[in-house]
Amino acid sequence: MSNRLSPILTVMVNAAQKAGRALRRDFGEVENLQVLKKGPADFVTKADTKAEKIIVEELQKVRPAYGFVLEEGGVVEGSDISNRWIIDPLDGTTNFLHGIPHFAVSVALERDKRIEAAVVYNPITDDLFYSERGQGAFFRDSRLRVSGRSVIAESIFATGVPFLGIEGHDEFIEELRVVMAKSAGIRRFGAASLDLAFVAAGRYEGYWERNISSWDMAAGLLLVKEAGGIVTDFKGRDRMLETGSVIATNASLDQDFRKLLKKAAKIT
Ligand code: LIP
Repeated sequence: MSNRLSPILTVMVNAAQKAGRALRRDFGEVENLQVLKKGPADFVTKADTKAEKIIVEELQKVRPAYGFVLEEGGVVEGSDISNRWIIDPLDGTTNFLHGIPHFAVSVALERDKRIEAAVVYNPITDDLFYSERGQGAFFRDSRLRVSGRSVIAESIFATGVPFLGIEGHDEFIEELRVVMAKSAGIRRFGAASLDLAFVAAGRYEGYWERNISSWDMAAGLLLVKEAGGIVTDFKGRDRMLETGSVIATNASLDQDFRKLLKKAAKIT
């Protein structure tokens, strides 16, 4: 673990890694359960809930008054109304369920409606991304910077594809159409927290997705901002957590990428 970690980040990283160890064990089991007709759905729900319980217990030990926004457990009010944790114990559940090793634990601390600290941890690769507001974003021990590319034609973008039960299919198809025509490529890996972490790390130049939850993105949003990126909702506002929509990229591409997505909106 990095010696740059503040006390609060140390607690968050420990909680994420402890939950990550449990998920890693359960993921091994999921791979065995794939052969069942029904698949490992119930088992995965239990793994998810168990990971969430581990994180909540670890955080409560050190900050008993803070509230929670949990993917599984919903909103839990704390006696401290300024601080709350926003947690996705298993971001990329569908990947996990299908034995695809791309998922993460995402833990964010929100203070007075602003994300203050963030951890995104992939327990399979042991990739640890973290940040504290004003202190930069890090991957293991290295400082993160968003990509320096400034031309859409040389850039790759990640996204999330809506599926059964999620709205916006037509809208998405149009976005895909305009972005694939102008960019160097599109990726869909299935975990928003890691998509944002990858933008922060300059692995791809941008990411966009609609209809995701606050726990999918809270930690990743801070990573992008602290790595020098720009992240807003589809209307250019700092209201991603409320609207569930995100556009993340670097300062050089931001206007062009936004224009491109707007072009799609006009087609639909
Ligand atoms: C997932 C997101 C992903 C999105 C999936 C899903 P979950 O979160 O991280 O970006 O495309 O539909 O919402 O459900 O695995 O925590």
